[in-house]
Amino acid sequence: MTSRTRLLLAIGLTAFSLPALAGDFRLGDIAIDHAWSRPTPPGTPVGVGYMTIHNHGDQPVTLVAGETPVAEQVSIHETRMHEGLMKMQPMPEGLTVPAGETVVLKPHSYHLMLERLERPLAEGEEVPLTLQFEGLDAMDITLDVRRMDAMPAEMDHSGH
Ligand SMILES: [Cu+2]
Repeated sequence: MTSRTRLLLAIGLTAFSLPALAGDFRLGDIAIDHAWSRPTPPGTPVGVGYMTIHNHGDQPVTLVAGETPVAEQVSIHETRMHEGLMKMQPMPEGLTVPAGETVVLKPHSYHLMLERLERPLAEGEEVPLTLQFEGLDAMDITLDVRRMDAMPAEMDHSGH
């Protein structure tokens, strides 16, 4: 074993032995972390929902719906490059996380849309969100509202 391999192994073991972070959520074999949203300027009709979904089970799970008190409707979208343009489209079948895999909802990729916001989302607040995976109990999580200055301005919601 080279020292580099040993180092990588040590880093890997450390990562796996870290305790669950506050703000993580679990439902059976499903674990969700890095659940976050962005502040919205007054008058903005939509907000976003991002998170990392781990499926530790041996069956696929499918996120089919969501609900939040801050918006009239939650939908599941994906953003793809289409002829050089970012386009987003709803996922009527839901978002499937294969057995043993992880799917990340993030800018310019899969995301939740919080449509027809009741009020602006403020930096620092926690937005309650109930997720529904097909055939499972409802799962309550919260989205931490924060800025992501490293990200370019959102271009993929201009169609809303
Ligand atoms: Cu969208």
